[in-house]
Amino acid sequence: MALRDIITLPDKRLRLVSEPVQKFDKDLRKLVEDMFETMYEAPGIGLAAIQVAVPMRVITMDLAKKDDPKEPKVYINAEVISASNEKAVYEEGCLSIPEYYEEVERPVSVKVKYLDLDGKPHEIEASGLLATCLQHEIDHINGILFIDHLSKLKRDRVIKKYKKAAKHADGKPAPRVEPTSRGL
Ligand code: GNR
Ligand code: NI
Repeated sequence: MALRDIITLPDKRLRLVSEPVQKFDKDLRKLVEDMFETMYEAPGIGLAAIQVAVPMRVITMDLAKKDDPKEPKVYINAEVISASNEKAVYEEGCLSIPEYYEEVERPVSVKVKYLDLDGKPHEIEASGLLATCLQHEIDHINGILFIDHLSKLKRDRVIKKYKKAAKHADGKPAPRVEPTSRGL
């Protein structure tokens, strides 16, 4: 097991469309183990492989309440195959957009098909937090972030903030402004 770094905005890799898993081998199991370790440590309730810079359609999730036994779930090559017309609003956050939370409207329930770690197909009807989280993670593997569901004004404001923060954290000193004669 190993912790992996979580990539954050404005990292362009978050916009990649991840590739389907074709081989259900030891490397896949290692990736999933590392994703769980990274997700629990963060802590987060879900994680898409692209968030640890691996563009494969792999999702880990655990919606168990704090202090309850763990319920680790893996969804591979997951797709939404139908969604309810009824929508609900839920306050979302994302480990790749740290410390930003906003209400997002999404279908209340979705039917999702996916493969397990053995490559065996499953279909589930999800509602509530599971539906929200599955949609959030399936968005990630398609290069979509929850801020894409907000108004352009809010989205652009968030992107700008993280771009600015990255600029000052990249090791380069802040630009020095030459004193003018007027400012002594
Ligand atoms: O930890 C997470 N919490 C969360 C809360 C509301 C809706 C979605 C999520 S997923 C997020 C972890 C994450 O960024 N997964 O991609
Ligand atoms: Ni996220």
